[in-house]
Amino acid sequence: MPETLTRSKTAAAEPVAAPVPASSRGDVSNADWQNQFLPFVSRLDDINGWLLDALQREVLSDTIEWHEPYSEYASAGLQVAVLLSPDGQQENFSWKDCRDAKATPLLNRLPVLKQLLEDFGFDIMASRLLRLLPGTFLHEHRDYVYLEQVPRYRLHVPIVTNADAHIIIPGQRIHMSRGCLWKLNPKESIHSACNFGSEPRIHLMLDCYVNDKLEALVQNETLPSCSVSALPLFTPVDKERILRKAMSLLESNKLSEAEDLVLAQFCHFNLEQVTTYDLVHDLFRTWERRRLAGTDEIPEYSEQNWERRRLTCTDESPEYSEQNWERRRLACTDGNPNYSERLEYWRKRAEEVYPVINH
Ligand SMILES: O=C(O)CCC(=O)C(=O)O
Ligand SMILES: [Fe+2]
Repeated sequence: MPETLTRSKTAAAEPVAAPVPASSRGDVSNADWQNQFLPFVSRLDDINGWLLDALQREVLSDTIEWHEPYSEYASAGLQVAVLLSPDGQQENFSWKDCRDAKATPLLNRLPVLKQLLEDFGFDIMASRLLRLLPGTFLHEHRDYVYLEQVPRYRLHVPIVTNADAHIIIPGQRIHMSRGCLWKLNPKESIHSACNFGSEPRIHLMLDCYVNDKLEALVQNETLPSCSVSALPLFTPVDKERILRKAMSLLESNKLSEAEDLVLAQFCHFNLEQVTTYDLVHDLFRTWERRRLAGTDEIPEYSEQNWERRRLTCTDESPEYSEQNWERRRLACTDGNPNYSERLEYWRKRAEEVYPVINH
């Protein structure tokens, strides 16, 4: 396995959205700029305002049972409610090609939503409501990877959103504004979604095979420049700061917080050729090096040496208080957790070339 998995290496199997560095944005014309992103994300149409309000009322007044079936692929708070599934089962979260998706009990009690899905005139493979609780983000990924190789798009209708809810493609964040029908090409571009606002975000999501109706909308797609903003470049200083913070979370046994901190950086920075899986890899490799450096194999850190160094220090200096010595000694011994299984887990996740996320 390579020391680091770069975007270009992992992208070898399939095309990936080329990140546009923030610095070059000013050099391209508006048309060129749009053309770079349109294949991956675009605005297809308007959604009538009163219809959307009625939809929002209907969705918010129903006691929807939300599920979190993809917790391995996101921080806590990615919630799903199925509307159309291959067998109409409410809790069918599997992801497969299907030409005659059936309404779930939830859709059957949401008449405005059901009518909207019919009126769209799309060839819908699956439909769900996706709710992101405040602070939630998805790991960078791709979808549809294991499905039939046929033209299809994922459409989003924001029902409840806020200015800090975004879809991320490498180096760019897109706010899917309310009042529009949006297109995402979730196979061709690595992407993520996040809600860093203070209220839950709810999108209606439709997976559609391309039919004449959808094709016509795609012909006229746009990407309003106000919906897109370039993420700042991830500098070595940022990297150092994030990894240092993640290390200190590991030292406090906060494993998932440490992983989340690193994985969230896809939503905050233009990582260029680096992936968040590389960063997780760096984190655990550094941890492992530290841990091994603390075993008896290295004389400097042997138990005897720690004891000798501890005795030469007094409680007067806070830095060397008993507690600190104990913490530092533990951080350098086998009492410190071995995260090699996490390293292996994330290596596999990265090797899936950004996995199918089944939502
Ligand atoms: O916005 C979301 O909740 C999910 C975004 C995403 O990953 C997708 O649409 O494929
Ligand atoms: Fe996705």
